[in-house]
Amino acid sequence: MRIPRAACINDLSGFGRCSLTTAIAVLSASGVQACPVPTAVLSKHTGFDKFYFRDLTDSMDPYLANWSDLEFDGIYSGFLGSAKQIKAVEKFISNHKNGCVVIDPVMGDGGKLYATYTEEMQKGMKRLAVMADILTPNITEACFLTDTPYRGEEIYPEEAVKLIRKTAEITSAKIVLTGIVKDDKMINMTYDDGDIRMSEVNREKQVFSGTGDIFSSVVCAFVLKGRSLHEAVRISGEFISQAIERTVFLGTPLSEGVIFEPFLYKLGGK
Ligand code: PXL
Repeated sequence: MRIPRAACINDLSGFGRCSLTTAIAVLSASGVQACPVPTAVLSKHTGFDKFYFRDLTDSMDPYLANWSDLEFDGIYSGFLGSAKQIKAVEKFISNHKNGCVVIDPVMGDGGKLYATYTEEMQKGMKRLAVMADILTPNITEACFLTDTPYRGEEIYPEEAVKLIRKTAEITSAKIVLTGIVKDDKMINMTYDDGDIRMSEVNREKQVFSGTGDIFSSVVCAFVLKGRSLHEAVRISGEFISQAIERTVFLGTPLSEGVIFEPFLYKLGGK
């Protein structure tokens, strides 16, 4: 069997279970070759009070140029720290037309953009969304991508349908709208060539860092393994649900992310 290969463009945060740390673990455990493209190196993610940070934007073009002889089944990007990084990803995608492009448009949460997100980056992310085959925005990100007013996470399914359809107007990508809150459940909605489906999992009140990264990584891995988007989203939701349940039980700090390591073995096989 051929192992699917994915270029994973994200930062490397040494502590806190997010970005490349989770992407490499999840893709590898799922049987997908993860080829990291580090956009920055951090000792801990930015949710901690203090962290060492080194930006790697200038290394991205030569790093990716060296991969011009390689083919990728998937190109998967997450958190990007500057407009220049977004441009480097656009260029790489343009030069690798065959891979399935999974864009997690990490821009913000709770109705707000991250502090680092400039207007130029918003425009860049809209361009990247157009290039995606699979786009995984949360509600905040879908609102920013479509210039829609944010009305919270607890929106009616009909409203979520409207938002996902509006997102589908700016890209031909399949879309996963994540984090729709409904009582004690969390709904992830998929849009696949006009077919809209919902996938429901149990929700905990606490918000852990890195869950978005784990979610998109599992979706990316299973789509590259040939599963339908809806199936990949269901598997991803179940995986995170288990990890969150274990984390809540053990009571570790929210900033340390979710304890997903004991469940990685479940991602193996087909
Ligand atoms: O999980 C998203 C993420 C990615 N990368 C860095 C972060 C965060 C969230 O805090 O700090 C560096």
